[in-house]
Amino acid sequence: QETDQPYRTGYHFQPPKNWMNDPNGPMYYKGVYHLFYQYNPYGAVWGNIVWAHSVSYDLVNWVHIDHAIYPTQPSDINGCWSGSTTILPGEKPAILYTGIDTKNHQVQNLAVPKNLSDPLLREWIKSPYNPLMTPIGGIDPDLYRDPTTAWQGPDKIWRVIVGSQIDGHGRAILYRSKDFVNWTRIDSPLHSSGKTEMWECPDFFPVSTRSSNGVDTSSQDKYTKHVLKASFNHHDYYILGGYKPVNDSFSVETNFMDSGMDLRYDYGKFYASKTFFDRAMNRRILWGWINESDSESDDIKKGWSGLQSIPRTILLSKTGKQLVQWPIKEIEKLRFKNLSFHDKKLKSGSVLEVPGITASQADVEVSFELPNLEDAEILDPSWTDPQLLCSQKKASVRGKLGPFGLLAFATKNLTEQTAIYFRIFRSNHNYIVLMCSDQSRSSVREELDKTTYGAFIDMDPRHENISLRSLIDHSIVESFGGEGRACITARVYPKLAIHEQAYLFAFNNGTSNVKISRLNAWSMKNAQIVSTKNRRKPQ
Ligand code: DQQ
Repeated sequence: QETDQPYRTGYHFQPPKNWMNDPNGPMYYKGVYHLFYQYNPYGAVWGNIVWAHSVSYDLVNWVHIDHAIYPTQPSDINGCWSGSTTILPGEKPAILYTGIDTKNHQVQNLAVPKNLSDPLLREWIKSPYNPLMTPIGGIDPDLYRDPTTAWQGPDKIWRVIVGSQIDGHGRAILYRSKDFVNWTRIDSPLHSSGKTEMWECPDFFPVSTRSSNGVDTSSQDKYTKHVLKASFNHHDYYILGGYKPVNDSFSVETNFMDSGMDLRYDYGKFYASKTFFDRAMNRRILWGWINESDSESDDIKKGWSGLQSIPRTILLSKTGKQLVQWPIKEIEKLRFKNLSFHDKKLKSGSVLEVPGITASQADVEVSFELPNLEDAEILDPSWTDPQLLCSQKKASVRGKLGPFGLLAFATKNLTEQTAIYFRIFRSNHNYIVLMCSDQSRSSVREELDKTTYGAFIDMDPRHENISLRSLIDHSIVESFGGEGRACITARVYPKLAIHEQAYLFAFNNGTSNVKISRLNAWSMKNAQIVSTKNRRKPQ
């Protein structure tokens, strides 16, 4: 298995085989975390979509149980697409999801647990009133899906949004309901944008402006701001604003695709994500689908396609202008075999091995101190696109202050390497921090998508060190720059740098020296992600 499957992960969530896409309806319910996801039971390509179901006590170790929702009714006979859970008063979970009906139209359906006393909520029954929402009144039946977790206003009325595109504008169609069954469409959408296409998998939730706790989806007061996320253009974009339930107005601080304010959860691969409020730990958690960068025929050969990100806590940053994300604390219990050092000079042109850990399955935290900030190159005002800048200035392109960072999945001779690094620029009296993930040398294999990713990090290197955390796991690197202010996830398929042949290095390809103020690296144990065999139906 190990040699045949060098790209299967050790601690990222995966089903044993086949195709997986969007995370659906994540929730915490009576001591158990639930994850549902879009799944093809019959193969490694998208199709025949059902809601697969897995449960966990810690968000790290998982048990796959029976599929929760699969086509059975006219309103979902051609597929059970994405949706969300809401926990209704009296501790009653409810799933709203998109069904593909007999006419291949997208409609919104409801399902509830068959037996609330089963802690794993194994069986779900569909509402006899399905579909509850249909594409009428100018809605395109092909562009109408992915209901959010519903929220309740002070008037006790439920609200939910559904993603769509009308007249070429991405749009969040708003519905209200008193009983969760009869839904009325509100004329004006919660929000829409002429600069985007179809909004898939919208998410709408409050974040606290004064504490680092998460906020329940229905909460709202003067200490909350609201986040609207939409999936389009292969990325998950978000905007921040103020929401008023009285008239369901959402006044935005920025807009989607505004120049200079292109806020994304992740600047690499990360799509169709969804958050939930974890009431056990008072935090909001984000899950996202990470797709493959190899070809469909590679996926068929591997027998699987798709990963979920490590669940991330998501918060408003101290500036209030963006969100910050960090891998959930629980993942740290998989750490073992630590290597740690501090105050080490990383001279211009040097490569430093981080030895003694399993570099193909690791967690690394490093922070860089820049003694010679005045060395920073001047930023050309036309360099406004960080991804373009990273792809022009790859890790092999010598700079002044940077590139410096990590080389993951590297062969000893560096033929293969995935570089996650920073470059510092100066513009007038400000410093600009660029974070890049360069996959161009990640594998000697050809015909892989090796796109370079990049993001600017909103930070001032005069006042803080530049930190990077990378979760490395066989074919994925999830990187968190500047304490989670910019995240970049990449998928790579090294041919040589696998298992024991994978090494980890720190590098500095700038002309200026930098200092590693602290580096901590750990091997990561496997998460226990297992299937129940010969399980019995509950009595
Ligand atoms: N995936 C689902 C849709 C959603 C899309 C279908 C996003 O409901 O819009 O598998 O990846």
